[in-house]
Amino acid sequence: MGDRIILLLDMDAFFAMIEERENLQFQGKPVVVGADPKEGKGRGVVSTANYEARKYGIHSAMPISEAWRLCPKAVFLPVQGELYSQVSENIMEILRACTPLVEQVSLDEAYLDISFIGSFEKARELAEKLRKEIFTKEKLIASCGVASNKMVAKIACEKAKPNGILAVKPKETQAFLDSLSVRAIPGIGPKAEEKLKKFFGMQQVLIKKLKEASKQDLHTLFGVMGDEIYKKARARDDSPVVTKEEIKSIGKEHTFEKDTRDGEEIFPVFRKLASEVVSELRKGGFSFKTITVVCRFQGFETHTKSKSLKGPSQDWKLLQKEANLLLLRFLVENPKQVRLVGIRASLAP
Ligand code: TTP
Ligand code: MG
Repeated sequence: MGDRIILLLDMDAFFAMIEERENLQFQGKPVVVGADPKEGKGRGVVSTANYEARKYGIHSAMPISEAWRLCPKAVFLPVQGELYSQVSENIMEILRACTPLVEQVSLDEAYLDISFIGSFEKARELAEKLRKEIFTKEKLIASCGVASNKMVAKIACEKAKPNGILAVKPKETQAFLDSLSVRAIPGIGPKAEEKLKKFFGMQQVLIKKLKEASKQDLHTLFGVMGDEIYKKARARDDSPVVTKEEIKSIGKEHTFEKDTRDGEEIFPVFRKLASEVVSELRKGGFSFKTITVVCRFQGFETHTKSKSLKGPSQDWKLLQKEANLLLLRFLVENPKQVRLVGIRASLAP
C-alpha cells in the first residue's frame, strides 16, 4: 500500500458535552451521564463524564456508586440515546461531505481516508476545518489524529485530546510510538502490560523496549494476539477504511504454527476468533444472518460449513455456540490434522 493519510475524529466527552450544550446551567460543573446513582446505592455504570468530572477520577464503565462517592455534588444525568444518535448522524454527515470514505466505528468516532488530499499539512488544515464546522453547527468539541494508518491515527487522537489535533507524519511515526507506554497500543490493557513488565523486569515498558521482544517471545506471552502486538509495535497496520455499505461480512482466521488435532489448542484459539468477530459486529452495530466456519486441513484441503438463521440476529452467545458446533462437526467428520480455522459472520442487510 502506498502512503495513505488517515484521519480519526473522536468527539470529546460526547454524551456529557451534548448535555452541557442542552443545559447551559451545567457548564463548568462536573457532569456524569449514566445509570441513576440512587444516592450512592445505584448498581449501574457511568457512560461518560465531562472533563471536569474526570478530575475527580470518574470515567466510563466505572460503577455509578463509585462516581457518587468520588464526587457527590456532580450533576448526574440519565442516558438520552435518541438525542445522542441524532447528533451523531449530524456529525457523520459533516464528515461524509468531505469524502465518502468514512468508517464510523462508534456513535462519536470515525476514520476518514483522506489520501486524496496529498500532504499532511493539508490534512491538518482539513482536520481543523472539520472541528470548526462541528463546533459552529453542533456546539461540540472534537479531537483528531492524522497518520498513515488507522492504528497510529487512533493513538494520535488520544494524545491530542481534549480539543486538539495531532498529525504524525510517516517519517515521525516510529519515534512517536517508541516514546509511548505499551498501554498506548490498542489491545494492550492492564493485564498485558503486567506481563510485559514482568518479562522485561521493568516498572514501565515503552514501545521502544517492546520491539526488543521477538515474535516468538510475544507468541509465548500472548498467543495469537502476540503476532498482532509485534506488528503494532512497528506501526504496521494495513487495515483499510471501510464504509458500512462495503462490509458484507466480518471474519477472522488463524493458521497454527504446526498442524494439530489437539482440541485444547484448537478451541481456545477458535473462541478468541469468535469473540473478535463479535466485538467487531458490536462496534459496528451490525446484525448477522449466516455463520460460516472454515477449516483447512493438512495438504491445504479447505472446507466450509455454514448455518443460516431465519432472520437477522444480535444474539452473540448463539453465534458462538453455533460456530463451536460447526467446528466440532469438522473435527468429528475429518480425522486429518488441522492447519487453519476461521469464522465468518455474514451481515444481515
Ligand atoms: P468515548 O469516545 O470513548 O468517550 P467520550 O467521547 O465520552 O470521551 P473522550 O473521547 O473525550 O475520551 O465514547 C463515546 C461515548 O460512548 C461516550 O460519550 C459515552 C459512550 N460510552 C459508554 O456509554 N460506555 C463506555 O464504556 C464508553 C467508553 C463510552
Ligand atoms: Mg469520544
